[in-house]
Amino acid sequence: MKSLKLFGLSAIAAITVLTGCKPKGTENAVSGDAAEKVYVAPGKYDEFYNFVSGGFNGQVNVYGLPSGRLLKVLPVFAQNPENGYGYSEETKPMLQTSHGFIPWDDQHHLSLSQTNGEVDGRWLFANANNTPRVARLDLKTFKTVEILELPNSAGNHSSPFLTENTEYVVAGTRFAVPTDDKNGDVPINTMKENFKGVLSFIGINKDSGDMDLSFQIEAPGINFDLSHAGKGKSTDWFFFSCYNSEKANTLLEVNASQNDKDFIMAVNWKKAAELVKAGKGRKVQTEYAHNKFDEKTHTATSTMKKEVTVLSVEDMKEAMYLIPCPKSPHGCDVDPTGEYIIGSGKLAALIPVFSFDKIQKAIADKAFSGDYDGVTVIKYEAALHGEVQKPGLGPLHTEFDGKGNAYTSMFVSSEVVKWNIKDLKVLDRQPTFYSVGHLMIPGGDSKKPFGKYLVAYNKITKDRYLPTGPELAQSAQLYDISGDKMKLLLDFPTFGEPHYAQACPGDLISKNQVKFFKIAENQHPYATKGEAESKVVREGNKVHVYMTSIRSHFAPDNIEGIRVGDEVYFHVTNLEQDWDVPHGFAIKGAQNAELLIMPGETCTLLWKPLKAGMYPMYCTDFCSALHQEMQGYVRVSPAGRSTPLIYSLNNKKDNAQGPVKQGETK
Ligand code: RUQ
Ligand code: CUA
Repeated sequence: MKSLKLFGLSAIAAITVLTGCKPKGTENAVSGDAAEKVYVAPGKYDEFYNFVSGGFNGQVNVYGLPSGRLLKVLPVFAQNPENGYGYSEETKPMLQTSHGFIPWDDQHHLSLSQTNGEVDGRWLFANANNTPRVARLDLKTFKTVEILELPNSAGNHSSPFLTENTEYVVAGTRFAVPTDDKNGDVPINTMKENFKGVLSFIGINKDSGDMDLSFQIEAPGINFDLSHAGKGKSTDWFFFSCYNSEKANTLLEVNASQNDKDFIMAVNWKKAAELVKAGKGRKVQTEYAHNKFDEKTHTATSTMKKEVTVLSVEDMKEAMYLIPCPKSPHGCDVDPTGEYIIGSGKLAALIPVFSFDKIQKAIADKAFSGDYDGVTVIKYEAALHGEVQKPGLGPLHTEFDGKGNAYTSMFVSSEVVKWNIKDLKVLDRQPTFYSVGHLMIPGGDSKKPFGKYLVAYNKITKDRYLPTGPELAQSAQLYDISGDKMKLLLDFPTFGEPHYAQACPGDLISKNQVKFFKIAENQHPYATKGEAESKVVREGNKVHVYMTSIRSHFAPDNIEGIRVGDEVYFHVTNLEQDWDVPHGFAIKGAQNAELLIMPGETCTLLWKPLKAGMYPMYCTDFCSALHQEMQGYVRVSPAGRSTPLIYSLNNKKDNAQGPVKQGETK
């Protein structure tokens, strides 16, 4: 969405008279009882979880609403030094792709799983924009448990959006590219012939949540921007916004803004799935990683998949249509009834609202205006419910309150506009500070919005906080939408750049929380289930340390006989069985982040000492009054020296903890 900043300042300025981003009369915009409405007393919980995309920090951030308090940063697509995600041996496979280990991404959109179109609090899906991937987080543990790479795609922006019963997570490619089985080594200016826009349908296992790339659709080489599934009567359909129908491969800000209208693409995913079942589609040979975290072994594995079924435009003849939509549409949102589909043309001076019934009638009556690369185009007027006139400038995204109202973010005019879905009248507008991108109402893209609040996620902070150098935190703003007029309640800074977000009532998720992992159920191959089992085992130059942690010591805590050139694997099992007693583990000179080990869990840190010497190790998480005593030493000898491998706790030779020389039985 960075590009929009540019266009906010260039292209739009050319077509509209702009006086700058800052609306007038903003200083007094906060109502008198705002403080009371956002105050969550010490010890009290917020009413809603708010999951906010981290943008270019690659993570997902969890806030409480209405307080705006940051509760946690959840590592998803980027390594996280705070808890060793992507650094520990167990979690490194989560970031594997067909391009190797990718420790970063650009995380834009989130979807909470749904049952019957209502948020069910089970899983959270997240997209990676840069190296196309979709992640699933399990909300019992708030951990990233699965990441699936998407072949034939580039710029996984139109993602991850869910069907009403979480049958599929859907992802459309932003960049048209040659498919993986075609030679991608072609001149860029052959885009029109060679590039395709691929839509991915990832099947979700009802019980486990496991993902599987069920099929893809090879659509014309336009850019898919955003999407949403139908609901209720439109439940079989998926709607995608597309821009660059010009198929420009350079200077898109001009060349992709030529056509008066781009498109919303309507895809009947139920029919597509039936076609695949009936054997349609070609098998495309490719490579994509499927990474899964096992809750029993606390370990991720990465598998390279080789094939995907791809349906063609021809296959989809009766199940895929284009609807003209003014002008470079961005957001594509479906109201709670499933009847209205809203396309937000970034350059349009109105908001078109399409009717599902009319679309169906247009298909039945063949009210078509031609085709685009073989896809039938429905007549604009035949699909249109109506247009919201003069809504503001630069409409981007729309959410719903479940009471017949829609709320659209206006990037250029920096405001949220409330309008009635049926009669399309603008009811209210409130300024944002500044340049709002996404907005979010809890459950606001589901069949049953929870309403009450609206959060605007803004691209520019300017003068809202104490300055922190040239880079300011981006910003969210909370509005009360319970009355006729929206009321600004609160500003809070965000982590990374926020795009889409989701929210749901706290108890929907909190009631299912895992508080610790049962040590008896720990199936990690290097788990140490009691201090008596702790040991150090050398296999050539690999040394495995089976270590335990409990308040307030490691076992063993003295190790000698490590040599330069060794690869030392510290497999630390946290023996605690109390809630919220993690231990940390760090050792001097480790080219790695710490481990943060939850109760009952085993985590592994790989350490390759480069110099002989004495190396302290310690617990990094303040776990008890004697946390600072939770430390030990590892002696490293030069390569080739035959220092015997010994380890101990409390210098005891006569008990099970050692020191036991390698090969001795305890
Ligand atoms: S897109 S506002 Cu991914 Cu709108 Cu960010
Ligand atoms: Cu364990 Cu500090």
